Amino acid sequence: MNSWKKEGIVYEIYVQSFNDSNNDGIGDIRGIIQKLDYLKGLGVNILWLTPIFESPLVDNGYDIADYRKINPQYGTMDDVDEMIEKAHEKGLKIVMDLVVNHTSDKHEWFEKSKQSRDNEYSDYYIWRDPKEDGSAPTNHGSAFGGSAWEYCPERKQYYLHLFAKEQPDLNWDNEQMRKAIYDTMRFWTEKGIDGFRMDSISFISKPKEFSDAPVVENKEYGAYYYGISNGRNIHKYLHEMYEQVLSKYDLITIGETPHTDVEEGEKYVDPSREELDMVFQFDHMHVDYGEYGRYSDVSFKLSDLRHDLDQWQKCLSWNSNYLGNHDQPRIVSRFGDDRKYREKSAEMLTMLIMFQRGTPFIYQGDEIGMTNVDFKSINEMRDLEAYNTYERFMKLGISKERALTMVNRKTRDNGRTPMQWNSKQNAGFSNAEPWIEVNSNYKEINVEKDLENKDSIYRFYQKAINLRKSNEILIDGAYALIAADDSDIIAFVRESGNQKILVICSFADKKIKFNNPFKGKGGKLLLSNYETAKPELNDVIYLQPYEGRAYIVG
Ligand code: TEU
Ligand code: CA
Repeated sequence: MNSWKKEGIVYEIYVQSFNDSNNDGIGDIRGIIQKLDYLKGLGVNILWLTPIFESPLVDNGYDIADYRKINPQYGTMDDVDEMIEKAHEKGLKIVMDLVVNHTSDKHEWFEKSKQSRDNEYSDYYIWRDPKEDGSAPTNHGSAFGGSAWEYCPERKQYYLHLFAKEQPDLNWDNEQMRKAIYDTMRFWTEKGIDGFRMDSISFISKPKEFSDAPVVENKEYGAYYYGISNGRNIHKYLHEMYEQVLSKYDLITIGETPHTDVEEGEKYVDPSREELDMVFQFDHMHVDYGEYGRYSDVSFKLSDLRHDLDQWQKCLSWNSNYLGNHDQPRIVSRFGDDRKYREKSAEMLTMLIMFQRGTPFIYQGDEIGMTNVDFKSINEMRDLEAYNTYERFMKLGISKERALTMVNRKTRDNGRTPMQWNSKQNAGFSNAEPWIEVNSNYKEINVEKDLENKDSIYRFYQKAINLRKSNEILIDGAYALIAADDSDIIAFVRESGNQKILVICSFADKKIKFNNPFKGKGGKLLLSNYETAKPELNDVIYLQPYEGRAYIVG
């Protein structure tokens, strides 16, 4: 992998919630252009934008109707060209979201495909005959709720949609379709973008014959990914994509691979196989699943988080290190403490992301410790998944109160509220009413405040980012977990040549003791989120609540 990819720090921009330049309540491309200096100042050097293409926005743009057109609510193609140029002038790379597991049902391909069984596009999607009784071909549920099959009267067949019914799944076994996708990728690459984040890529290769999935307790349908995740031709198609497109340019590629284990994960990123540079794994996103799956009132166990992260650190040639994104709750609320120790825990968490081995990913707003929202009712939420889940909970007879608690904790809307720039109207995001309400804590938590304070979370992120960028051991050094059984700590060592860096992250809300495994060797403090941390490394270390420390050992 090229050095810029290994040294890169990625910042994810959720475009509609980042910055609104024309005051219509929706973030846009020119809004990003206005903030490029802010991003450069933070120290990140790769920007990943969520989809900005033509879309009816059933799933906030992950339902694309035209891969080569910009959704007018975000701006124009000229704006995009200008953004790419200005970003490059500032040394920032641009990564686009490539959503090719499915399109929107308003995409021209689907509109044609659904018309008949024998036109040029008939085979571009996954069509199957009904069962004899007219019901859906299998019991697969969609990720967002309901069946994964939708009946189409024109063809008298069902089509598959792993996500919303307005997101029909593409048929990757169709060569002409694959070529059309590769053409689109070339189109964007010729425009100068620097890489792709590939949405739901582990789902693109479907089985020839679908079969029913086992149905577990509290579920009406079988799992949406059953027999689908990491399907039979997945690696063949990604290698083909590599040969036809990726190998011809200097691009960074990040595959989103839900329901993938480490062995399968390594296949995507093993450089000799020529597929992708890195993947987003999901094991650690499952640590707080409950009896109804993702939406739960269960808290994570540190031992599970540590185990899952460690597995991927140990087994993959290269990782992408993330704790949150636009599909997840806020990291400080989920893995830290968003009240008393908000600042300290947000800082400790970034040390974990920055100093493990792999490319670090920051989600917008995490650099100022933005928190989950206390939605007072389901009507304040915007995500279709939240609505569908709430409805499912009502059907299951769960109390309204508990249903709201579970959806509140996990709704994707937690991470989607507008970026909090300052304490003025709508947090400085827009003069108009935003598409989703601003978190009510914006007067305390905002960029302006953090920029004025030398001890802020933002300033700490800058320090951690600079260390990550300038330190060969942190970039490419080997990784090894230590203190694997500690009840409060994730600690590990990075090593290169005869140099070591010891990283200790405390998840305790009290003061705790830690025995230095490198007794008597001495060491020098590289970073801590507490001023009380001593510059030398002692044999016994006392950590403050949510303290993170890094030492050079020896
Ligand atoms: O997500 C794919 C995915 O499987 C999950 O992260 C998903 O959001 C989760 O299971 C929901 O609980 C990607 C995008 O990141 C997401 O925003 C899209 O909604 C989805 O694909 C469909 O394109
Ligand atoms: Ca706008």
